[in-house]
Amino acid sequence: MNNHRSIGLAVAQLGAVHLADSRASVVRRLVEMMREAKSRGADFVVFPELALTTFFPRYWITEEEAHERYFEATMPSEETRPLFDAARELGLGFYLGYAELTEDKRGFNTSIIVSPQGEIVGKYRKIHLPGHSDHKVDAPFQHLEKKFFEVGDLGFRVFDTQSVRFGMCLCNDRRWPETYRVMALQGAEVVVLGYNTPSVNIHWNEPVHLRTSTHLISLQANAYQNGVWVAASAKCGSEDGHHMIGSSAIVAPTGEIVARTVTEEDEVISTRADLDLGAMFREHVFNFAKHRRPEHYKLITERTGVGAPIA
Ligand code: CDT
Repeated sequence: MNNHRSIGLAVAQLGAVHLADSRASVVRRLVEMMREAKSRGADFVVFPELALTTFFPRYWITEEEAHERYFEATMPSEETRPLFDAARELGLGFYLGYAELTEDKRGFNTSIIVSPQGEIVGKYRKIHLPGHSDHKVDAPFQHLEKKFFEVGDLGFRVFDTQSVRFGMCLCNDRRWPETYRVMALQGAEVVVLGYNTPSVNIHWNEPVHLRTSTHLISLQANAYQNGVWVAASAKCGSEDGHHMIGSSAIVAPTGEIVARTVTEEDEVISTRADLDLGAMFREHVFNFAKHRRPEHYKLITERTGVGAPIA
């Protein structure tokens, strides 16, 4: 064993959560995976995006109904408290994605980092919301994130816990290089994220193998180019007939996949993440302070699209 700084990192992929599944039953599955992660030597475990319910943005329902059935007005609640209790009991930190309803009834696609003491030490609200807000009557299902959620208002921040600097994001964010770079510029060492990626693209005819391929490429390229570990957890399998990709993965700062799920069910993968490995990349090829040229990157913050100024 070397003397490198490290953290035991686990990803707990979640198989299908059907409409009929209760929050309590999902929380039981998550707690069981926390125990398995701990038994493998993990210090921190990553759960998926919107982990507590089915991926409801696929259904055309009113905001009020969605709030009532799928959003959390408090965290923890009576139903989610067992996760926080398990964190304390096991001495295990975790990342969890859920639908957040604020006191003034605003909806966000949110994730939190919880310490091994059971305290929420970081919160993120999803910034890159995919999909649409209108009813696509001819589509096989909807992707209504733009209807149910507001664009996150907390930015891409980093959080120090368990002697590691974590960054976090959610699903579609993982495809955008700006997500990781903004966190890496704040010294992120490990980026954690959850996702729900439907196997069918309702917008164009994308072969299913590309859905998995572009997911992995995004994790690998951004891990390498920012010298960070990336741990990504899927909710996957067939939820009431709607299939979503698996391939949850832990990627090293080399860009290599060090662990990847083989099922589309509840499954824990883990590794001991050497944090000094990332530091090496950030000191050399990606020494930001030495080599970046922000004076040539201005368009990144001045434009959203080709030739399009920020509205
Ligand atoms: N949940 C989420 O962000 N899913 C998107 C699907 C994009 S297709 C509308 C993803 O990037 O995986």
